Amino acid sequence: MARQLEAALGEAAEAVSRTLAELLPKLTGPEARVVEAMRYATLNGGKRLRPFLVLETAKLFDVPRERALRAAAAAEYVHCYSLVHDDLPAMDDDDLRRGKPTTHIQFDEATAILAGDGLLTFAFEVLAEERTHPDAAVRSDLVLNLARAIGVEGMVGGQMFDLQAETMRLDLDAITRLQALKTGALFRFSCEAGAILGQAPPAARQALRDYARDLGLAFQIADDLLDEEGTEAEVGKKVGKDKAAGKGTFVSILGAEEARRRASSLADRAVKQLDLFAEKADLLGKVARFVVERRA
Ligand code: GRG
Repeated sequence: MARQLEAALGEAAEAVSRTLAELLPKLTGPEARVVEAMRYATLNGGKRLRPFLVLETAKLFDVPRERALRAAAAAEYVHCYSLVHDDLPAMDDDDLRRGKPTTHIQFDEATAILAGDGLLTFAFEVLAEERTHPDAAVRSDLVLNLARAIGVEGMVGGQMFDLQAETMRLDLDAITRLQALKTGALFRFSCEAGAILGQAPPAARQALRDYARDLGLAFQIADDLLDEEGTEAEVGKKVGKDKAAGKGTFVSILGAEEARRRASSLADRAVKQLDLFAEKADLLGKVARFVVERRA
């Protein structure tokens, strides 16, 4: 990974982790247990890719740092909620995440469900607060776009599709649609949030949506390759599960070589979508290459 990107990802991850920790409510009494589980599920490593995208797109429009960090934290709370719920016995039934016991193993199932609910709800609370942006229309735009990205026409719909897919034979178009919903839509929000905060012109917003679409798909193909070729120690979660379950993936349909080629050409196309921003979008370009080359 280019040294400049590595340093920027590390610096962003640190600032985001600090913000995630500072913003979480500090409760006492019996209900404190759910906040403890929310902390466990968020302050546990992770690449912090989605918040990085929020921070970098916000820089394109000179958004003040505190506002960008709050939107970045909202995207990561939602991502962590999706991982907690995805790992539950009723869904993927995983006991390892980010190299540590999953939240329902560390706590219990009911607490993990509530921690996910708590993180999801808290993300919207953070976005809706005045410190995120003084203009209520901007805050409402953030809330609307996040809701659309992660509701039934986004991540939740994608997860339902994925569960149904266990008994279906998917072709390439269907897998592309499934992944665009399940993981792509939150990437879209993460890339658009900076433009919303910066009240950017429509062309800039569209360019970032196009970048997010290509980046999200490249990320998912790389994820499928890691599931097939990575080790548990590298990835921090169980690998080979899709193959064992006979699930259709980009790799099972295209083969590893063609999947790698497509991921790389999607990353190239993602970089092209950033032309409008010239060198200000340098790191966003580098991150597109990183997602297809990563080993974790
Ligand atoms: C439960 C409504 C609901 C949705 C779950 C996104 C999702 C839907 C589940 C995540 C399960 C999963 C492993 C999806 C594959 C792609 C993915 C999101 C991987 C994890 O993201 P990374 O690699 O993880 O950014 P870190 O740990 O670095 O944040």
